[in-house]
Amino acid sequence: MTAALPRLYAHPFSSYSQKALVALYENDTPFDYRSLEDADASAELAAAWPMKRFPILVDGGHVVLEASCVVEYLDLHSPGPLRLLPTDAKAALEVRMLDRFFDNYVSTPIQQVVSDSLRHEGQHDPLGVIEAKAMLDTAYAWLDRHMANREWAAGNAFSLADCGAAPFLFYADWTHPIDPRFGHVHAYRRRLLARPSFARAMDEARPYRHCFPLGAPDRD
Ligand SMILES: N[C@@H](CCC(=O)N[C@@H](CS)C(=O)NCC(=O)O)C(=O)O
Repeated sequence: MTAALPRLYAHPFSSYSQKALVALYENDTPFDYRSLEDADASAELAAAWPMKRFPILVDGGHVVLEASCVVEYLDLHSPGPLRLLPTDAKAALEVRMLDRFFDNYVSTPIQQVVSDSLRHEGQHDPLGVIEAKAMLDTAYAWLDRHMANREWAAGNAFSLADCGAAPFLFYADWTHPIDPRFGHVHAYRRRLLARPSFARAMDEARPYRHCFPLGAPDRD
């Protein structure tokens, strides 16, 4: 009897889902894609995780929450040729630090701007949007210096940090365009978009572009 595959509850258009998908595609890891387009999959997600945030990974009796932990779990339990967390603890710390940077200072302000656009009249938070865009500008400026002499976000190899950077910088430029003076950020974004794992995730998300609340630009 063959063991059941780990089940990923995710949606193709969701940035955090793409973070996990990039990790899976990097190593061609077999998994059962429970797309949240399917009502049954949504009900299973709600039963497994009352926050209903995604992605989550369900592997046998384990429910793994949080995209970064999904990637770390896969790296431990289904390792492929590309290790997304270096085995060296100090190198792994740098990867986790950059992963936190992309979650907290790129993805979070994107979500703030996008969520505000979905609010009803009279419930908007214009100051929150200004502050979120200012945070993105600060993140772009810091990242531009950080990426000046490197190919990937941490160390010399593609890692967990790049798995998140790909979707977050993709949507960041749609949400609050990255100033052309941040050439290193633009070059890094282009490298991420050309990476086959993310190109695949991006292609799977194309049919949903009309769902982008701020209006998707006619470009990647
Ligand atoms: N901290 C979570 C964030 C996940 C998250 O916010 N996912 C979004 C989709 S990209 C979501 O679940 N949105 C639905 C909601 O907020 O109810 C993680 O790292 O996985």
